[in-house]
Amino acid sequence: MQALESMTVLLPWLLIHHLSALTPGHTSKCVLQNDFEPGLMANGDYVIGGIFPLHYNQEMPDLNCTYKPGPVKCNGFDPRAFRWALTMKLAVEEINKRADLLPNYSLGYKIFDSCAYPLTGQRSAVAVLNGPNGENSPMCEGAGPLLAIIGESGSAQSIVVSRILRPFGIPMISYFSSCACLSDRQEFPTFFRVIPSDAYQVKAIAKLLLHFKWTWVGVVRGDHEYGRFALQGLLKELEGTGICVAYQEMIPLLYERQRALEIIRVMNHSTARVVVVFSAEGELTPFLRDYMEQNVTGIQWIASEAWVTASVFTGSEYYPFLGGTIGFGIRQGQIPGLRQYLTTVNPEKYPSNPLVHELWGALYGCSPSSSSLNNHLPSCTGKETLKVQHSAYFNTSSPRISYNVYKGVYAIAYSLHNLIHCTPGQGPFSNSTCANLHSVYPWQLQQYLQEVSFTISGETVKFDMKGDSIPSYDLINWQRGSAGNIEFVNVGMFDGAQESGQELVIQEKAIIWPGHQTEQVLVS
Ligand code: TCR
Repeated sequence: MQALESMTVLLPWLLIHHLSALTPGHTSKCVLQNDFEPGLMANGDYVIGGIFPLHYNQEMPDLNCTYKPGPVKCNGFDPRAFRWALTMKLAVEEINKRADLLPNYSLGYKIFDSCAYPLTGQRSAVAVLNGPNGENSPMCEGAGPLLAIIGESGSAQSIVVSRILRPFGIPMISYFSSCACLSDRQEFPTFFRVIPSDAYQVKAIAKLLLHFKWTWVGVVRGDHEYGRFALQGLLKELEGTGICVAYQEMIPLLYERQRALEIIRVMNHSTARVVVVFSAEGELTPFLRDYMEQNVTGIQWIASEAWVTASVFTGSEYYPFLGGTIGFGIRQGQIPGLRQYLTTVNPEKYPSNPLVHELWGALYGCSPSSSSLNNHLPSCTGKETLKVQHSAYFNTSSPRISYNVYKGVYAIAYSLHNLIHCTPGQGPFSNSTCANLHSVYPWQLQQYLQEVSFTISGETVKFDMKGDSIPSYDLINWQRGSAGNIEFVNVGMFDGAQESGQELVIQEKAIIWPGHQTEQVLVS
């Protein structure tokens, strides 16, 4: 169908440009570019790749080897990830308009869909080995050299993509991969990220428990790497602090009501009233349903980052049980103009773009045209309303992951700017040379990324030697909104830029405690 459908076309293209870092300023003969209106591709003197899970599902490839396998098919359009991709486009366009950042040079971008699936990444790896002759290879002759990638989302995908990019020395900046495992520079030498490693999340939680003198706590986790690493990390952080863990329970991967009821019984019988839960919203949904059925209250939940802003739990029925929950969420930032930008992406403006049609299908449950795209949906009448599950799409007041994408693009732009403005004879390369602007290599940009430091939305962005950025989280408290629903209210932050011991800032007076209390009832 199109390049976006599969990442397989990304790597042949990468390979060409990496091996022959082309002179900037050529006119492009990029075949795919014209098909891409509004284009998740645009040419420029230097090009950044983007990888986003624009679909959340991939059809399993048919392994019947009696005929040629078809292209990768992805379904389940994800408006949230599309918003991340549009934020990358917005950031690049914004930088291209600026007179003070990269003047006289333009940035281009190429955005690909990972379908939220590590296997798609593996296919790409094979495509690299196969060379640039893949059938769908875009062969964008004359396009600027690819210098870096914004991606991937999930840690599992980032691990795969990082292994592919490694031999080519192409740096990548992830906006969502938080696994502590990715901080290993030996294994992932070109990996950077603008989301804090989960290692910091458990540090922050340990500090929170200490702050409130919650010395007797239970831990519940999901049956996955995230839960396993987080629990291990927390136990390590708690060593020698005087905080003891009353019980550790695991919600099984294949949900079992019987097992869940046992866990709930343990929670109920324990004198520990504080429960830290490392889980994703998926397994937590049935667990909380069973929990609420038992009519248990009086628990102080500490939510891990993966569910502390989960919109599925915001209904008013949850408030009696989950009101007062606190936890650390990815820090919010400001992206001026994002809302305005999102409203310009609609089927009227881009009648032939299949992604915009899919977006409409997902947001409004209708098809904006009678074409074959989305033909299982009724035609749009213009009277549809935004589906509740996507109501956050246009809410740009406090982006978290989109803001990470924005920071990532700026990190690349500032690094490239510094590379271009290198003083001859004082450069970072052998014999104090600078990069040759006619053939800039990704590894040269990595050198500058490692050193870059800039301020955005009041926050300093820079990377340590492991590619991690300064960790900062918002402390989020679940309070009652005007309709009885749950609202996520910022009541402090964990700011790794502060001196040790000063990182956690809490506005205690702003916290609403379980049972809709304004004062903390002694919990344990
Ligand atoms: N990074 C995780 C996945 C993940 C997640 C979430 C999943 C994060 N936050 C919230 C569901 C809901 C952070 C990863 O794969 O690295």
